[in-house]
Amino acid sequence: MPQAICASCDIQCQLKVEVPDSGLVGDVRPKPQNPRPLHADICMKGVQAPASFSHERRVLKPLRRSGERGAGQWQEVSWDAALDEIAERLQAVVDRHGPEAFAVSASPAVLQNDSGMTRRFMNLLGSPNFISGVSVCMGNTSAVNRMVYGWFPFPDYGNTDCILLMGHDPKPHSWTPIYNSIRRAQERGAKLIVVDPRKSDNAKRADLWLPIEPGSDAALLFGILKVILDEKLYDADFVEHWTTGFEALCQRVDEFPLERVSALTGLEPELIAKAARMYAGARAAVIPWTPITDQQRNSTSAIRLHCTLRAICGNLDVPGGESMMGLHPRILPESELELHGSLPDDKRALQLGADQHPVFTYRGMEPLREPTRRVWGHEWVNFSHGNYMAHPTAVFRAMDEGDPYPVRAFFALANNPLMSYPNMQRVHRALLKQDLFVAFEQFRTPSAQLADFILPGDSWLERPGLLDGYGWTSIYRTSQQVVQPPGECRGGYALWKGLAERMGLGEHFPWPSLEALYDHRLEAMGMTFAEFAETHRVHFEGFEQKKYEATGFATPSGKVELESSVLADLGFDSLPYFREDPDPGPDFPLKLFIGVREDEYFQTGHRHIDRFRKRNPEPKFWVSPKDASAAALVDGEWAQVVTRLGKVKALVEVTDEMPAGVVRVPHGWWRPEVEEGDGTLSGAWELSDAQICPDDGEDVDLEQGVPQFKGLACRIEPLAVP
Ligand SMILES: Nc1nc2c(c(=O)[nH]1)N[C@H]1C(S)=C(S)[C@@H](COP(=O)(O)OP(=O)(O)OC[C@H]3O[C@@H](n4cnc5c(=O)[nH]c(N)nc54)[C@H](O)[C@@H]3O)O[C@H]1N2
Ligand SMILES: Nc1nc2c(c(=O)[nH]1)N[C@H]1C(S)=C(S)[C@@H](COP(=O)(O)OP(=O)(O)OC[C@H]3O[C@@H](n4cnc5c(=O)[nH]c(N)nc54)[C@H](O)[C@@H]3O)O[C@H]1N2
Ligand code: SF4
Ligand SMILES: [Mo]
Repeated sequence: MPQAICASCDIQCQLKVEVPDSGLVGDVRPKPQNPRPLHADICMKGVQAPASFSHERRVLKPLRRSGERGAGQWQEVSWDAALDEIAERLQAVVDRHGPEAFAVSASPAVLQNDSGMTRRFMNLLGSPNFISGVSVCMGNTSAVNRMVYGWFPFPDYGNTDCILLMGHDPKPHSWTPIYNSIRRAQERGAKLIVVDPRKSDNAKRADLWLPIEPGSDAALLFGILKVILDEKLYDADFVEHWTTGFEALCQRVDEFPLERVSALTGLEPELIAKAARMYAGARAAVIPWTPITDQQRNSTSAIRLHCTLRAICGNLDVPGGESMMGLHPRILPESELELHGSLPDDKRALQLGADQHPVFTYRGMEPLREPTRRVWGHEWVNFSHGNYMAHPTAVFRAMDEGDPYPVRAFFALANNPLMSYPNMQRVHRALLKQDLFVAFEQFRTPSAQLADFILPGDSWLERPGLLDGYGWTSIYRTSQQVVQPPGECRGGYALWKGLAERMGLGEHFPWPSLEALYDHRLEAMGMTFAEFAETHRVHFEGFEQKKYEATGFATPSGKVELESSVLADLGFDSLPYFREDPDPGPDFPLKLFIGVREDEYFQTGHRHIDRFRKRNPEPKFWVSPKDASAAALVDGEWAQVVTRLGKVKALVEVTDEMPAGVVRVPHGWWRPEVEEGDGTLSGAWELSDAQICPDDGEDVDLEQGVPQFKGLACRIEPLAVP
């Protein structure tokens, strides 16, 4: 029975797939099947994947726009005709404005199977302007982790004694394997600390719950550090030998007595102290990566403080702590295939946004090149495809205003950019102004509805996969192709190879197929991909803990930089800090957070699946009874949330689980079944959270320009007519 890795979300469950005689995919199941494990690593989206991929709305042939942009009129064309015209139009943009006028936004769904070919094509063409939704997810965390200790460590759930979840709330149908890992750890007796404004699923099961004010995580982390430093609960030996800037850090932390932290976070001092003692007192503890602190005005500081805690409490590279795995020694890594070294320096210097928010750009990562080569053997390690990125706002501004230079050709690969960045209004203007906009998609998303071409993408059941956990671990997993792609659906490699051949870059894409490319990557293993996949569902080697004792850390100083030389050289505060929110004024008395993942949907996807829509038909704001009554809201009726940028609509759900003063806004809603095109964009203009979040100025993080999805000021008001 074939085994495949599910890409219906981004956590990569390994599933067994049953193929009935008809040749169609019949069923997907957890592995192993029998006996059924107590905690099965599969969720309803994995189970429904075959239904999703055989849905009548799936795009099966290349579509070329035949009317005005966004008019919803399409003509079916062959791949050859589409690629001929795309190559010609892209070349015209490059000839007129330079290769930097070409930008690509891509998400992990497609990148995880293209072996670095997207960046390879861009680097060879000469464009540094790659962006991704991971800029508000793992991309930004990984870049900050590298600045502190040169790698992005992975939690050892199997052996840990304490888990500190900073808002992160894995559920049975949200990142199932992580949910299961946390449950297994608790069953072994590990302690669980949850920081979350509402009593989330994990908060209900926690040893300690800290009901924090949205957006104030960095302040809480200062409070936790204050207790740990005052009570000397840290690993003094590690601090002495392996860190820089400890004294300066202590002084900064002293600016955060618990009374101040309490005022900033709404948490009782004693609760903060308890959490600090529980974390630091554990034999080994983990702070799993969390997107919650990726989406705040103080993100960079919050992430640096996680790193600081891990390091000074002695949790790096110990059993039950967080492991720095490095790269697999015998499998060619994706970042090597991306050919970042081929992008000329003058083009790298043109990367948009690097002047203002440099952390994950080439400029920010430059000081780590040499140390990364020294410790990990490769200069250009790219975690989660989110390092060496341009800044999204700067790219959309260049597309919209031509400032500082024009961007006129844009590809969205497995990504719904209108809805997956802040400031949908800006992204919308930007997309409308392109000479060439290509969407590589499975469905006609609101973004794809504005494209010149929609190219039909294959799915994870229809292609082979060689996956390294987003470059995060040295563990490789294999995915076997289960069925042929329907219609004319193809993978990302075919797209780039086809364009490269038409644009004089064909020699750099010599492999006839994705599988042949995998064969190339596996040469040092002495196996073809087919043999490797038959032999190894999972493979890793070369991982040794505390490698740093021999090599130092992959930072400029070779140590854990509690005080960052990289950030100091970039002109930022070398220490973490906390910026309080500006006064929003009387119009915006509440704070919102965007999120709480819904079981049925992955991000903006899956809204076409009838079963899921029956189970969860409409987007919902969650509000406390107190706020509902103050705003005259009625449970089950429509309302709108308004911020200084825009407004979004959803049904009201009044719930005791929400603290007073806070509104939950759901992410990613649109209605594939309603009218397409540049009018309502299938409901996206009513329902998409992307239109309420500002993407610049006071509302974003300084070092990375991360938008404030948590803690943004807003008001909520009833809507008379839905
Ligand atoms: N406003 C706002 N923006 C956000 C967030 C938010 O909460 N609010 N969350 C952020 C986070 S945490 C993340 S991870 C990112 C996610 O950003 P994205 O990964 O861009 O998110 P999705 O909405 O899942 O869009 C994926 C698209 O790819 C298509 N697709 C799926 N699989 C394949 C495939 O195999 N091939 C092809 N060709 N297409 C495929 C789907 O149809 C879907 O339209 O968004 C971030 N952006
Ligand atoms: N079913 C399903 N599963 C998914 C996804 C999906 O779209 N659907 N998306 C996947 C992706 S890409 C990601 S990144 C993850 C995200 O998954 P999670 O990290 O679990 O994120 P959310 O579910 O959005 O929110 C988690 C918790 O954060 C709390 N919270 C809100 N604001 C704050 C704050 O300011 N501070 C703190 N400490 N807590 C806060 C919320 O109350 C909520 O309980 O989910 C993954 N899993
Ligand atoms: S959690 Fe669900 S959607 Fe995500 S990889 Fe696993 S089965 Fe697929
Ligand atoms: Mo994410």
